[in-house]
Amino acid sequence: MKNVFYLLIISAFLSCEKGGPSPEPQATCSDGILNGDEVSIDCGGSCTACEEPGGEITSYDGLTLVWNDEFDYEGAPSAEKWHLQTLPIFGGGWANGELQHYTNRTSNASVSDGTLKINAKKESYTFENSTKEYTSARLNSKFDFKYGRVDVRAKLPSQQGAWPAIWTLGSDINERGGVFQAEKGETSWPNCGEIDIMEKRGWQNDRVLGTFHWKDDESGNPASYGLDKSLSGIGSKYHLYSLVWNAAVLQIYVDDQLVVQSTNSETEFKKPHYLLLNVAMGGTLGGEVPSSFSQATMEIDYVRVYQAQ
Ligand SMILES: [Ca+2]
Repeated sequence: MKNVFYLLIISAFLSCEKGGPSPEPQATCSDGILNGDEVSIDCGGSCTACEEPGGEITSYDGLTLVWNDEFDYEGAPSAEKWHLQTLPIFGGGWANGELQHYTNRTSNASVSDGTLKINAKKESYTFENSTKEYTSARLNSKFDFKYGRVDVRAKLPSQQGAWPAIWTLGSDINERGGVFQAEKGETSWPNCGEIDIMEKRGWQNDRVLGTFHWKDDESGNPASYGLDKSLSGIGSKYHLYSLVWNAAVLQIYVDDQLVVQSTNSETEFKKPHYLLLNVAMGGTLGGEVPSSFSQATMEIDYVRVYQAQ
């Protein structure tokens, strides 16, 4: 359970006592803000839908925080924690019919005011003799892990044509330009396994998707299972996108509400994965990009990985 929730309620009582006798505040959670009679407390870890970044690190019974980025610095994403993937995996371009180049420039990925901003922009950009009309950023975590809980608190872009994603790939994928190359294996997609903790269609602002991808052993073909879930305030509020992953089950949540789950019966999900954060343009889930498009930003308040210790 979220111990921070109780800490916040206790602190609400304490702050009222300091001010002299007063009725006990009745803390309630309304639209992401915890409100007492005489106090107004930012949502921290207690309410997950909120308009502001920040908050104490949530603790979970039986789990220990093993890796995180709170984005409490300024400038480029931490080079200790993140690899910016810029080499198009197919040479001239990326998968899924995506329209962007990914760059390592701070105009596409930067940290300020407590959050990471991934900016997809309309601009002509040439890389490896391939010219594209959009740029963005794709981050790989330099940390990989097998099993645990991932919490990513993010505010998504709502512009048509933008496809934000918070996801994982098996560390044994030898993807061109990827963080591990052949260091952890030389397999390919979908044999590596992929867990899409959050994806949003570029033409739909009231649903998010969670999906698992693997290789079907009998046919050798890609297999997937995913569901979507309705969610309000996607582009205006932070929501908590989570993965709970162990030897028995994979579960994807938004604001602690289940999006999709699966028993863990495939080898693709019984080995380490790393995290990816990106905003793609167009393609399968981005769809048509209108001529009026100029920029779309995914803001990430934090990325936290917990494991049973
Ligand atoms: Ca933060």
